[in-house]
Amino acid sequence: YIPKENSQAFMYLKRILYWQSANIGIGVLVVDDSRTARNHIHELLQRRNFTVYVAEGGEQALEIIKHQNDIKMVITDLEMPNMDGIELTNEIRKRYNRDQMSVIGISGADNVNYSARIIKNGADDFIRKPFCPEEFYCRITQHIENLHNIERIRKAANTDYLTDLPNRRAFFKEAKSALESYAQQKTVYGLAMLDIDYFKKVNDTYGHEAGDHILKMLAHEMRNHFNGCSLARFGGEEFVILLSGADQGQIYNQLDAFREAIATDEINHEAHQINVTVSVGVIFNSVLSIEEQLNQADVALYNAKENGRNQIVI
Ligand code: GH3
Ligand code: MG
Ligand code: MG
Ligand code: MG
Ligand code: MG
Repeated sequence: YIPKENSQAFMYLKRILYWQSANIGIGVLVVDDSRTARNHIHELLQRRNFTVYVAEGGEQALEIIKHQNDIKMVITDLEMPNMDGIELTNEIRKRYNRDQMSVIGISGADNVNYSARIIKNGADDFIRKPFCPEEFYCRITQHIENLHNIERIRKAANTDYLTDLPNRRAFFKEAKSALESYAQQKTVYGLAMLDIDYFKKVNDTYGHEAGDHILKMLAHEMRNHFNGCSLARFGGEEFVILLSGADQGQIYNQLDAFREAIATDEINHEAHQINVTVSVGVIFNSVLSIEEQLNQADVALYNAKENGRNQIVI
């Protein structure tokens, strides 16, 4: 049957078509002690372009999940020798939250309690056999969409909308683990706070849109110049850079080369060539907390401003 245009069923078809290509690269693990059952689900999933893995039992399933990090969904039988589907679900939930991995129970066993039991044990859904392929696809799509939406929301919550750089929230998470590994490996690093000079005047002279354009271009340049470092837009026209290097001199030079490039380059916006400069405060390896290190970098930045701007202060 062909659904009416713009009806819910029509939209559903469109979603299915979309997911047919979006499923490429998404791994699904099928766990069942019956080869016939495994093959059936394998076949259904393959038709929708998933990467399919199979396991004969719980222990094997956990091994496969550990090594294949494209797996986003586990479809498991309930009754299996050794580790059954309920136990497997429990083990998966010890390692992965529901926003990382979807678990779906599947069973033809004549036990009305199974659906509630596996869901209480951390599964997202239960499919009773026999099922028609259409029901199977509806449910799978729903759960894959959920994971995808959570990922989108998570990315949005950690990204600055204007520049697409990590935001303040993301920076604290990233910097904490970077600083831990720098401390362990005794790596030399610098934490730099960068602020555009007289940015208010740029907005007043050329307009807010020109200001936005400059922020985007600066972020773009930062990404190129500090490739592999932790970057963030921290506030309005303020950015943070966490970079490691051979020694303090090398880190300083890298920052200064960036400052120099920004001071030299002109940014074109509409008919204007706009020139901006940046001031930078930097702190090298410190035992202080990340918040305190940022405060110190901010003090150095303040001194760079007081000293005439377009410069780096340690
Ligand atoms: P200083 O050299 O001392 O840093 O002077 P400044 O003018 O850059 O500093 P001030 O803190 O006085 O002004 C910052 C300006 O940055 C004010 C605000 O309008 C602008 N700004 C902050 N966020 C944005 C943004 O997202 N877009 C645009 N266009 N401007 C922004
Ligand atoms: Mg079984
Ligand atoms: Mg400023
Ligand atoms: Mg500022
Ligand atoms: Mg400039």
